[in-house]
Amino acid sequence: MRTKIAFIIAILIMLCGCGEDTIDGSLRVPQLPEEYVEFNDEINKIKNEGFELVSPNGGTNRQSVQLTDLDNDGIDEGVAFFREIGNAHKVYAYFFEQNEEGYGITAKIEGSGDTVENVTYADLMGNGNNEVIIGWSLSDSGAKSVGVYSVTEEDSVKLCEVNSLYHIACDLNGDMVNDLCVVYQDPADGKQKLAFYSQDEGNFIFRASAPLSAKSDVILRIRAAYIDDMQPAVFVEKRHGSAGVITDVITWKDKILKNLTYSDTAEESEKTARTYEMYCEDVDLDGALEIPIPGMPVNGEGEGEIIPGVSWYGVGKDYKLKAFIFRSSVEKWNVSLPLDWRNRCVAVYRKMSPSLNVSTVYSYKEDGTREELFSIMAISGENREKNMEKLGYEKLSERGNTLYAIQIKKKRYLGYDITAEMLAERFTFREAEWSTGEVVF
Ligand SMILES: [Ca+2]
Ligand SMILES: [Ca+2]
Ligand SMILES: [Ca+2]
Repeated sequence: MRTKIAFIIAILIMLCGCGEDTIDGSLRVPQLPEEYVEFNDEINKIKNEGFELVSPNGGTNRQSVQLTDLDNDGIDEGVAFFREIGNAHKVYAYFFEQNEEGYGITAKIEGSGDTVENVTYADLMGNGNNEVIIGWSLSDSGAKSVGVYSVTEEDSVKLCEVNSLYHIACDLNGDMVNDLCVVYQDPADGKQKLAFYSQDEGNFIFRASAPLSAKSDVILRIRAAYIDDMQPAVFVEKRHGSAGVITDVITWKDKILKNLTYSDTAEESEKTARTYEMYCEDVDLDGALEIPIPGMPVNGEGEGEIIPGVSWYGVGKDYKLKAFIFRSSVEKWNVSLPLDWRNRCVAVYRKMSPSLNVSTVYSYKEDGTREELFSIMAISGENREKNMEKLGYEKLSERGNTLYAIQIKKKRYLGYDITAEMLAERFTFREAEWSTGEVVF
């Protein structure tokens, strides 16, 4: 999709007269595929009737003119968004199809708002054709809705149109056909909920809705992913408190839409609440997302920056601790430690010199003091290998101009022998930041 758009943009740039000088000084006009010129002509015709192109505000497909193969016949259809000049209250989506004469208009949809928020294409009916999912908004009231349209050679049919703050197309019921999950505010009680829509024998219907954590309306991320038994789920992550995050995990199983983490009495997924801005990740690379719960901040740790030990929980039959990890946000590594070390140790990061940073893991002792277990050294500079050997550290890994080495305090034991081999197995460079994926805002 993006490549096609980039191609169109490249063509439009070429049409603007950018070219190569030939020997005689005249501009050599590049040869263009005829159909794209014809498509551009069609767009210009609409413009000449008093319309201007408008772009979607957000989402991944933000161009005012897009090419996409809606009916999967290998030939792209055209989509363009227009507003009548002088009439800010209406917005339109035009659809074009290639025919013998070039491109012709097949359908025109009047938006249920005055602004295009986003547009995505997904097969929601399971017939091999992509439906068009358009988020609309009204600039006066801020009201948002989502419309699902089936656009064919002859016509467009509106399959549904509902109030929506956010939506995501994903296969939640596992029937290999995309469904639509919509976050909306229920006018009956003012609360945010997630509604689930899916196809049923040619109809696109509302199935059920489930509550979302109610104490904040600020949605930070939405993602379709798997939980522990490879059950599809939607993860909704909201602001909690002033800077924290809370996660709702919604599944459709046995024809029931359920927020698995939600507590009716607390009116939120209280066990997932954390005071740090940390998001779900597949931290153990088993294909399912885990929810991060950092340990409580520890006071009096002396000089240096506390690295919180984070417990990562999986959602499935149980809410289960799956990993306990110290992560250096500065050096981008994870060290995953035995699960029963949780709540028993803390890590402190210190900059010792321009070429040496040290992250030390301590265990707590019953009398409240702490005991050093091991340190991960990040050594840079020209003589890093020699310096590491001189200091008696064991090499762990190397990345760029930095050497990572380990120093283990002798005779330290926390249920396990702490060895360089054990730590080398548990040390990884941090995966890329969790991306927003298919989220549509
Ligand atoms: Ca097509
Ligand atoms: Ca489905
Ligand atoms: Ca995982």
